[in-house]
Amino acid sequence: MGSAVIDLTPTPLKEWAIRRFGTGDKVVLVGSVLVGVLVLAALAGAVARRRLAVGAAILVALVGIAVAAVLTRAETGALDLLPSLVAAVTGPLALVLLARADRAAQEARRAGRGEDGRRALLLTAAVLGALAVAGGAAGRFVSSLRLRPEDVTLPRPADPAPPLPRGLDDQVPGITPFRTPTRDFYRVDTRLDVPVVGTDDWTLTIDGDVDRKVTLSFDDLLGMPMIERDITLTCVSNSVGGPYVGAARWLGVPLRDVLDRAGIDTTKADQILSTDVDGMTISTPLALATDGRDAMLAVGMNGKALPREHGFPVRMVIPGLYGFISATKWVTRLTLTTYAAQDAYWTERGWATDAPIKISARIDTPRALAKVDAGDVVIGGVAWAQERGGVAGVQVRIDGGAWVDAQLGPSGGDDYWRQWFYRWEAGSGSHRIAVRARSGDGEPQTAVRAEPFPNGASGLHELLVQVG
Ligand SMILES: Nc1nc2c(c(=O)[nH]1)N[C@H]1C(S)=C(S)[C@@H](COP(=O)(O)O)O[C@H]1N2
Ligand SMILES: [Mo]
Repeated sequence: MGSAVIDLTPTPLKEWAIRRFGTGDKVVLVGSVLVGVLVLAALAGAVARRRLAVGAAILVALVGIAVAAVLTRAETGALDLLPSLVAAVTGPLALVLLARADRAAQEARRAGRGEDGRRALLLTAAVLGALAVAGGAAGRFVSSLRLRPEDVTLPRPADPAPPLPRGLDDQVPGITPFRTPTRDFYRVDTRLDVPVVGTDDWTLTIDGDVDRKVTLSFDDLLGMPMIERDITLTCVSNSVGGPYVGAARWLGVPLRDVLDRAGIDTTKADQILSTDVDGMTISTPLALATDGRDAMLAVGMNGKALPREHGFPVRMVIPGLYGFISATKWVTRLTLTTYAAQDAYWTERGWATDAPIKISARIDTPRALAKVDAGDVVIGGVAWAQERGGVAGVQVRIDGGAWVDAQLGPSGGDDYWRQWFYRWEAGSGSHRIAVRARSGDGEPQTAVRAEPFPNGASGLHELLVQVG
């Protein structure tokens, strides 16, 4: 229902809501849908006091909207209609019971026993309410019986990552940790809730322009040799200096090995169209995904099975490409096809199909508009340049002066971000700090500003601090 509302909402309104509510947008959306349903249900109740059939018809019409919403979703089966059908029976039934109790209450009032009638009506409402709550809880309980991330034993990588060096976490207060703790890892997806997928009923199908269609179970995947890599994921929606970037250690099967099982026809296909458990699609340029970079079907994140929020049981991770064209969570299908033949979710919405992550540096400390004491101030942050030889240098500029070299933290590999810091003798007053990075293959970060749409933000992170 919520997803259908999202689709029907005009883009400007949607963008306003995202700007206004940020990651709270989903709470607002679900809340508005709930309030809307409550208001309409109350209307049905008020009408039902006069004409029960009309009230019930309003409820059934509401259910009809829900059914329509379900049917507009890709890859929904007959089973997905079950909740609506149950509502189509239980809703009017509850209404009939309430209307009957209401009528009895009115008769009791006329007979001078108003108190009894009201009590009976309240009791009916309370029992129905309790049943609804119990039904919801039972539903949650049943879905929690699915196999959980905690129950998965991950295999050892055939090709492990070297130990991650100690970062600057302890040396530079306020700097982003060298490895993002899983619970702090940013989350960006179109989902309103987190899909609950069990490993027992999960499969991955590779089809389209392949020699043979292949379907793998979770155990099949776990049986394949795994690689372990430190990779920094970045969202195309991240603005310069923004929070939608995180670095983790991923464990997974090389994408290439999985594709090879099906045998890909590179003379035809130019994109991998990956589909998630709900039918949401993400497109990845085939040439980039198979150019030797560490593209993988990941099952582990920071030493544990993927959490549900980050794609349990299996997601794609491809270094160097923004998440919206590479990092499909809850992935169930890889279809080898062409951009001409099929459009993915964000392609339909005008976003780019080829979107390498742009070189970027971020100032973590001091914060924008922070008040700091004059004297020795440590400026610090992170920078990333995945699939471009990593970050080779970071420079800082104070008040539009000359660019000066910052010191780099240790390297976690070319696909991983790098911490940096600069010791600054700060005089009192208001100062402007800017930062820029340079990649290992010699490309400087551009100062040309661009919005995230359609292929990622660019420009320099620059902020003001008050030294006093
Ligand atoms: N199934 C699915 N996978 C998805 C998305 C999505 O909406 N649905 N969003 C993508 C985007 S835009 C990004 S940036 C990354 C974010 O991954 P994370 O939430 O684990 O940080 O997931 C990608 N994978
Ligand atoms: Mo993203």
